[in-house]
Amino acid sequence: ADKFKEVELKKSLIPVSQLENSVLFDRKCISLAESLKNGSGIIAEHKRRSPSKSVINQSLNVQDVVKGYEEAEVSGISVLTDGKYFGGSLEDLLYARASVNTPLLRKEFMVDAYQVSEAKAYGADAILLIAAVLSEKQLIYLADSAKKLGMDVLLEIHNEEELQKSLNVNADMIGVNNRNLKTFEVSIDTSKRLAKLIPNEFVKVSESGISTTAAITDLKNYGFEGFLIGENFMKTDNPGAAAKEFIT
Ligand code: IGP
Repeated sequence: ADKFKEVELKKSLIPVSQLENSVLFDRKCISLAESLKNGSGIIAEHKRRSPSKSVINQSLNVQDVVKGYEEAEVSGISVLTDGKYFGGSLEDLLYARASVNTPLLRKEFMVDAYQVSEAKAYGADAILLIAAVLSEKQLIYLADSAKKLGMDVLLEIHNEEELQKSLNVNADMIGVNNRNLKTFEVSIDTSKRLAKLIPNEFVKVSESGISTTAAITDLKNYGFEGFLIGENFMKTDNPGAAAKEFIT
């Protein structure tokens, strides 16, 4: 987590007023939380590389990937916009928006309300907030900023302590990240352990390390309605087809 804390906000030169005047800023968002409840529950991720696995897939273009995901009828699509660790960009988000109507999550280390406005201007329907790197005050402020712009909030936790500081945040979904950010070890048991502690007003999402439909069936029994899957789809030549196998 300390590694991620070092990530500095590189403020774009675009003034907020200009973001607010962009065409997409007035677009009405589609609720990711509602979409999860009404469909497969799968949030498929566009991820080129990661700190834990280096290269995952550098050869596909983002438009083709997200169109494949939409065809597979995923409930949402996560687009990494972090460049340093994941090789993503805001441009990826914009291309994704131009290609699909499926709810889009901006996957980023959000630390400033400027990034929330950016998310909206580049076509996101939802943002991610990571409890491990934000104070309760920051979580509340950033979630409120997103809700004001009509976006949903996915609040990510790893443990009981992070859940505690998330309870007063205006989030729609709580995501349990099965990947330990310090060791990169993945355990679905983290989701199972925390499930019963998460109040029912939040849609429960399980994130990372999901690679079988059996794991999804198992997690559903613990009350999870969302399943964030990246690597397992992205490591193939056809992520959309891989996602489809999970849905039909
Ligand atoms: C996807 P996986 O193991 O299916 O590729 O994981 C997603 O959960 C993971 O990319 C992720 C992530 C994050 C990435 C979860 N939380 C925060 C960057 C930042």
